[in-house]
Amino acid sequence: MEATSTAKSRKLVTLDEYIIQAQNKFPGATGELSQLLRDIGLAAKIISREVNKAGITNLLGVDGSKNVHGESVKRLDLFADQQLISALDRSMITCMVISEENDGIVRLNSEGGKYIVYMDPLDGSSNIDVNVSIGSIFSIYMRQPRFDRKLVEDDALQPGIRQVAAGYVLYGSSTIMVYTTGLGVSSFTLDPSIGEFILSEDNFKIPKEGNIYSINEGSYNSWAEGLKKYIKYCQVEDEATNRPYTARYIGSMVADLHRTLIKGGIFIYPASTRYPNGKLRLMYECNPHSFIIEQAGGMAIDGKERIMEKKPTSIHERSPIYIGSPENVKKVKELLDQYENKESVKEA
Ligand code: AFP
Repeated sequence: MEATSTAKSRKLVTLDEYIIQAQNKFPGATGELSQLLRDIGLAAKIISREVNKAGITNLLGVDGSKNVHGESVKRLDLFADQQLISALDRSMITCMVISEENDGIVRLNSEGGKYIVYMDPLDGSSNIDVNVSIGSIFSIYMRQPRFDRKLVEDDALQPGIRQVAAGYVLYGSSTIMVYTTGLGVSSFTLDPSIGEFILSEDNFKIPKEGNIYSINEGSYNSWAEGLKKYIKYCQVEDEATNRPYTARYIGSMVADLHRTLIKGGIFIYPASTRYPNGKLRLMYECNPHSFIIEQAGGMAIDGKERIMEKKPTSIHERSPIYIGSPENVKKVKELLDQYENKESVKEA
């Protein structure tokens, strides 16, 4: 009885309906950004289907080539890249795409298109072979109004605060799409039986403080002192502050970030000897996740400054990142300021 009345009162809202309802709140909106988000949603469904059957259809494994960063390219990476680019090209709204899989900018057919899209088509791809969650990340900017000349890479070098929308799709035990247009964070779960993303959470908020820390501790020896002190702080037993914290590290940023968004805590990818500027990409890993986490009430810094205020100098540049619940990020910043912001990263 109870279950029936709950089901009746709970109206299912699809991603497309939600996007259109959100657009209707802005009478002057052209609908182009809405279309772009729907295009990404469609590509995500196709990628999700292939991810789920990758083992059977032989899309798993390395295709033999290397991407622009010298990393082995998996076939699913290429598939996801192609799906997203052709979805974005179809509606003639996007003029340029920058993808982890392509060295330079990719000019689309619509030279006059209003939007520039950064993406990591399949983040965490080294996890594909072992059936661990992976994801697609996107970050959307308006093209600056200079239509008098050919598009160049510089047009895409805008700080994260200029993002008009950003999001990710997590291919996990279910497929989830999370995005923001700067008015809070919403999440949608793919119902494979009807092929629709269904609204699961509106106006997501991250806990102010969490007891999970997430970092690859293998490079501990090359971290700067303040970070080492913070991780030791997380491990100290103190009932009053709910310590020791729990360590969780998946190795797919989207999955680690999604957990951080829901449960709180902190995700860190710092500078190390191996990666002096951090490993993660500013434009298609750090900025979009920072936009989402900030919209949910969290914080994201590179150790010194706010990630979204960093001025990019190249489309594939890397950045260290400390991101998550505000209290956790403030605490690590306090220790970084006390120690390593006064000294450089230690050699291993
Ligand atoms: P891959 O796409 O090569 O698997 O890299 C994933 C990633 O860019 C990011 O999603 C992870 O958080 C991070 O790298 C993991 O890096 P480590 O293996 O160095 O911890």
